[in-house]
Amino acid sequence: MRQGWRWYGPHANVPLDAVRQAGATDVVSALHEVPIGQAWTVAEVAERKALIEIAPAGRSQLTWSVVESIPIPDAVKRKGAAARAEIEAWIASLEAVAACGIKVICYNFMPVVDWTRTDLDHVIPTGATAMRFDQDRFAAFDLHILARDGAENDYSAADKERARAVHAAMSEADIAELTSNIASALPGSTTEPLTIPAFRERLRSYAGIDAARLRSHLIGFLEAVTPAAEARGVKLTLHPDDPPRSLFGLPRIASTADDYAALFDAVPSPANGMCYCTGSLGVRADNDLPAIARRFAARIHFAHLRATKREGDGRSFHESAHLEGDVDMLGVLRELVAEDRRRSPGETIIFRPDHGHRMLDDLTKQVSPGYPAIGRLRGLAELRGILYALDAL
Ligand code: CS2
Ligand code: MN
Repeated sequence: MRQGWRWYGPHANVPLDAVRQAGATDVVSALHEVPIGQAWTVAEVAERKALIEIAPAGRSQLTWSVVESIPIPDAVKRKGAAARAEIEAWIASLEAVAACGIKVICYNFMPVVDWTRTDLDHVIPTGATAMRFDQDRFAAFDLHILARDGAENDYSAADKERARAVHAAMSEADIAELTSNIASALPGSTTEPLTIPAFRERLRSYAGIDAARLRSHLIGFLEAVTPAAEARGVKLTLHPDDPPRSLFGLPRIASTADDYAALFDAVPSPANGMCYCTGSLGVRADNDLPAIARRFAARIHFAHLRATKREGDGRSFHESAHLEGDVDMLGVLRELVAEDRRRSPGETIIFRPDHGHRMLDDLTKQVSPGYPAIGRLRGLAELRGILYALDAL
């Protein structure tokens, strides 16, 4: 397996030397500055690739091996294959990436909101901070701040009472912060930041789109794009829903093994692959992570490794240290390493430490939520230790 690191581009607060010092060899990046839906050009991708790969004198060489992500515009999620122009633009981006020799592309298919947290700096017992999803704060937002039509039908009387109390205790500043955490799109998000009125409008535009319909739209998209990917030797890897369940009454269709099986059955192309994100899938107690890795091993080309810890109510969770929490990381890595050994070197699985705690000097620095240098460095170091031991066995 090759060790990767997500890098947010030339203006990122974590520079390429940090990737080298973390011991990673592979860069995971995207043209984050290009608006969602606009086709990437070969010139733009080539320029970014040169920035990553042409090392300054005396520095080790890095390889941009994964694009995470080419965002899928909202119209594709709402209309499927009927969103022809948007799909054509997506294929043009794929072709630009492939023309520059990058063979793994990550994407996701979450409607309206990408990965979602209620708290970006939840203090944990070490004094570091972690990202957290607090179900009661989420419900307070849904019921009282967004005030979504029909939200009251999605919560029990006890849930609603707790959400009411949480909301009643919030100041204006607390409300603004929670709104920004949920609606403003976290780093790397492939959905647009939304104001509350735009959020309501977007939700209305999904009326009538249930899980079966959303799945058929993803299948339509995959049928349209996999021939181009296959022709260029590109693997498309679908990132799981985070959290892996419905939010705001919207369907989510990449949350379980059955979800992925339905997509692989419908579109068997070898280009139809999986980004195996342990922290996202691990939020569900009914997802058996090593079993999922074993079942879809041949489809996994990219892995996000981190752990989450479910809290007492079974719905809230926080991001734990990479080898703690509910994820059986050793079990997962056993499966991924076994698969990697079956492959030729050019097909090796690339992984990155996904997220990290905010700790040490990062506590006083400006950081991208989830992506501080030091917490990810700790995560990668721990994961590398497991790989080192597995290699020796
Ligand atoms: C998140 C997202 O879990 C994650 O990795 O940080 O940025 C995610 O990578 C993208 O939504 C994948 O398309
Ligand atoms: Mn992930």
